[in-house]
Amino acid sequence: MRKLVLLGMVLIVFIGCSSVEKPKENMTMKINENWTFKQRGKTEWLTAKVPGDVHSDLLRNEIIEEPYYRLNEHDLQWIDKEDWEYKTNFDVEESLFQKDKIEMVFHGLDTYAEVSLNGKIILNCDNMFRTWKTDVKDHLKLQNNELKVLIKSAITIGLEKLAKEKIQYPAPPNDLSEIGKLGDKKVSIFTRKAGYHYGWDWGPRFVTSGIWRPIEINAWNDAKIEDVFFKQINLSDKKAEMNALLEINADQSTDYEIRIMNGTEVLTKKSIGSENGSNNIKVPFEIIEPKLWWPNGLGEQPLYNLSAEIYIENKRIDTKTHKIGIRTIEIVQEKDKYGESFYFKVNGHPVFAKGANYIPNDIFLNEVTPEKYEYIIQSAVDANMNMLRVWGGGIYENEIFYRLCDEKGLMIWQDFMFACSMYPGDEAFLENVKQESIDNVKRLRNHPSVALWCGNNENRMGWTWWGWEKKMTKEQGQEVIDQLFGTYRKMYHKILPETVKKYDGDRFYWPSSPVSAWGKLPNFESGDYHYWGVWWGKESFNNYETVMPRFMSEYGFQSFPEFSTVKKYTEPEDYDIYSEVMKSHQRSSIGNVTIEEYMLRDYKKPQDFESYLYVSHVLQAEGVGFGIEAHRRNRDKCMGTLFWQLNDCWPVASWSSIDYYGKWKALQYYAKKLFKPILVSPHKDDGKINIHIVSDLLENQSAKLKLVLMDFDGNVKWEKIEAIEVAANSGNIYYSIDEQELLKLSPKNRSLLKAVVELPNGKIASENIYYFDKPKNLDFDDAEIKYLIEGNSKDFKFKLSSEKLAKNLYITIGDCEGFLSDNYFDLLPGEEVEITFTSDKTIKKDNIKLSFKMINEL
Ligand code: BMA
Repeated sequence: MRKLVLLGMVLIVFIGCSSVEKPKENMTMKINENWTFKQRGKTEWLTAKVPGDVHSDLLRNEIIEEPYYRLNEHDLQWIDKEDWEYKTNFDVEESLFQKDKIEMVFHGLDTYAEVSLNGKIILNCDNMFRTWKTDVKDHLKLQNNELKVLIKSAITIGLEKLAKEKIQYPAPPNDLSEIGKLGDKKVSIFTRKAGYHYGWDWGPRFVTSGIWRPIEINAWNDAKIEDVFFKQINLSDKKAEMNALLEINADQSTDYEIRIMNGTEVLTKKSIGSENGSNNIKVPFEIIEPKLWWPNGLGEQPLYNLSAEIYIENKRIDTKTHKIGIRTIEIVQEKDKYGESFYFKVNGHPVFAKGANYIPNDIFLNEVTPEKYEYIIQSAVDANMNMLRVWGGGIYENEIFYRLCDEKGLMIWQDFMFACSMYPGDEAFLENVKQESIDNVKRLRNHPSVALWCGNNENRMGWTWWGWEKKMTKEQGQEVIDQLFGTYRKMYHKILPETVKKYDGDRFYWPSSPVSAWGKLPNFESGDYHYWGVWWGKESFNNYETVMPRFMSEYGFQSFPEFSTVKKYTEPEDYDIYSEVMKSHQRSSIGNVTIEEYMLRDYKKPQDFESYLYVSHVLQAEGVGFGIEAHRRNRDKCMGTLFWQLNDCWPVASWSSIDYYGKWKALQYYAKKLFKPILVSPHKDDGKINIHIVSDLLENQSAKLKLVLMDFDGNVKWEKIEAIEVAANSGNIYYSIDEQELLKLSPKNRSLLKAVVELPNGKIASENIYYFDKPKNLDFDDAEIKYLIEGNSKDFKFKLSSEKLAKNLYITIGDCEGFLSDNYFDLLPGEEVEITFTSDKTIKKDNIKLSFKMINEL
């Protein structure tokens, strides 16, 4: 047993460059092994994973059942009312132990944590989003150190704070206190912890606790680079003028040299004499003929591997490296014919923002593997997105998220983590907020993907529109209102923008999303906007055409997850959208009824559960897709469309386009087509069908516009081919035709108009299909799908055809897990479509059986 423990201790990973020959080099040691945990007051210590969380550790130890299965969530609410203890034992290397300075760094503790080392309390923490550092030189031993982290219940502490509070805060609508068995006691606002952990209208309620980011020891003798910011100052074709802004912690007044490196190339050197303590040092340098970083779809994402290094007596003692991108990003707010613009300009080029809102990928944050991050970000890129909004009720994401966005060209609209609430304004709380903002701005500012900082999600909107101000004035008086709104102003108009200014500099700060809901009426003349008339207001999808803000940062519509996902959290007896289990995996107060109401407006009622799920996907894709097209067509006014929401944090009916298990819903396939650099969008206006073509490209593009009117049997009734020049970065009408003229040639309920933009090399830049009536009024035939399968092992091609139109053909492949290059598409009569299927597992070709669903069958 003792041997095992020793082995574990040896396994504690050493990184950095420790060696006997270079005793001066700084050292880092991770403390992620040998952890155990227990409920406070109990005696048995169980194995734990660090970083991790209590719920996941309980699950791994088989103390609780799978939290997402059926109604289990409701039985697991006791966990957040308890305190939990984590501990580990570790040795340190002699060379580390001998360093003059030794500090312990906690990159993320969730949330109220008391840390002790060898029986001495070394730290008290109260903010999940902060990095905590403490000097441990005097408490550390060479062998058998005991590190303990006591995590107190955020609920117990929240309840204590609530009891003492004189003001009654507006109830945060998404704090699901009833599920938490707290009645109407909503305590989320008192704790600096991810808002969605308390529940949301797409999330479960699991108020997690634990050590959620790594713990490490840093040890050094003379000096240490605490931080470096590679700040871009000026940019021309010839050079990027940069400053390396270093924060150096010196142990004594020392002379040393700083080198700024690009990979192995020395860009500049500077000799410095540092004073004892913290030193801010600026080292100017240049990157000659810089290659520019572009958003996805507009160019490459070259990254420079820059390091700052310190040398003493020609010996390197510390290094900090960041991959940076050279680009300019501005937000242009200029007076124009509509009011005031709001758009992103990258490298001098106006960029239409295409993308989605992003939430954390799991409630249990360490269950999100690097592969999952890669998959989600790659899915956004594959769907031709160029922007994600990291929404304010989740977390400031992990390094890997931003690194992937840097590498793949996704711009990030970065909210600070405040959402749908008003917060306490006492000094300690505000100081905590300030330190949180400093930690995170410093952590993220080297990433080229971060395009904008935003103070909060919908807090200002709640104040004015949801009626918080009015209700509270009536119930609690003007003084309380002044106090509360005073805190609002301090947080989002002083503390956060001051942090951005001081620690980042030029990156744009936007106080709240949306800003255009600040007044008594919605404002479509300036700022960004969240449009929820569709869904919450039950307004028609057609309103996406008329509600046209300057930048649409949220809008959306729900669907169920796909059947294979539903099967993972249900039993066959739950296969009814109104069963207890399906209702519990639906968190919008108006959820399933609203899906049904919209569905019946356009579709015949599906007759079975599986078809119901399928039609909900098509409905969502058609509705949100209608919005995407409308926003892009109106790009002279509206320069961004970010639908709500890309992903899920558990298996649930939600607004997501990709479900918890990574399944692309129809909306993600639609987005891929509708976000292409060139979009053809036929649209009816005053009896005319106008063929709009929108381009995001930097250059004009010659192409062919092909229009085909056909019936559902494939008979071509009319055709038009025109050579066109698609103007760069624009949206225009390229062809117009009277709808009635077309309908003289073919019946309204059995015809479609296909519009294609074809490039000179024969490739299709964009294709879109226009129907003359709602799906429920169309006269479909039964379509028999013929298919051929090619390939083997993990990569297959399916060649599909049908003599009759198959609308929104949905392909499933039994229990074979894998990815289809397209799905939910219209298979036109007489056309052969080839799609690919890739699987992680080897599959025998003969075992592949395709099944189909289509709107024809309703
Ligand atoms: C938006 C978001 C979330 C919410 C979503 C759906 O306004 O900011 O708060 O989940 O609507 O209701």
